[in-house]
Amino acid sequence: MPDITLYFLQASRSIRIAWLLEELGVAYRVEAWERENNKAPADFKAAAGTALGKAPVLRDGELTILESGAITDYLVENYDPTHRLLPLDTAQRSKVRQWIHAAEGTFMVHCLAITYARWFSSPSSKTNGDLETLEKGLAINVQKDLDWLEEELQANGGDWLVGKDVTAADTMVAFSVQFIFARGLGGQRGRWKGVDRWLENVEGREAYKRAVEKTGHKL
Ligand SMILES: N[C@@H](CCC(=O)N[C@@H](CS)C(=O)NCC(=O)O)C(=O)O
Repeated sequence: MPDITLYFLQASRSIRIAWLLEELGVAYRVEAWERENNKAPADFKAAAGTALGKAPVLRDGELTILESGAITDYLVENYDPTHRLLPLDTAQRSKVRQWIHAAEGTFMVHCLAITYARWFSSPSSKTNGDLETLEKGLAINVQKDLDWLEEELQANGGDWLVGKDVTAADTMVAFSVQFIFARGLGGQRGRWKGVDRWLENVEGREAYKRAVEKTGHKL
């Protein structure tokens, strides 16, 4: 029996890992925290036991793993004996890896630039139009990311990002897109129809619903 604990911060990337664990059918405990002033509280940082203090953190026995992409790699390498979430086929495998990296290295980088602009711009930039201009410029990258996602979904038949079933590509990228739409970071539901349909698939999936139920995740 694995001895897995997911350190879960509310409204965060942690949902990627809960969903993946549900897809894998692996037993795990959830330790969940609410944010304080948008940040992880001190007791999360103490429990997670790393100076970074960011979620998710996964503990498997004595092993502690950070970074949702690295946790995803670890879980599929160790708990997916049929290679369902990271297929063995080279073309599919490289596509799944592409999306695992894009979830953080492209989608989150681009949309968080807007979040940080909102958080850290001077009060005057919020009234003199500077923040609005900055947001418009930063939104271009987010929209390109969503155009790309739309195109790839269409090329793959529309249901999932790679192949005919859910993979680690979906479990990683979905949160990035839900976050963009929920916070209005350069894109809204309605403009990318294929992306909307894919998110409906994600949100209707039993394993995803179990993850939400178990963790209390709500964006
Ligand atoms: N690249 C990291 C990002 C981790 C991260 O920034 N997590 C955010 C939540 S989504 C966090 O813990 N924020 C709380 C804080 O900064 O105090 C990953 O993919 O796990």
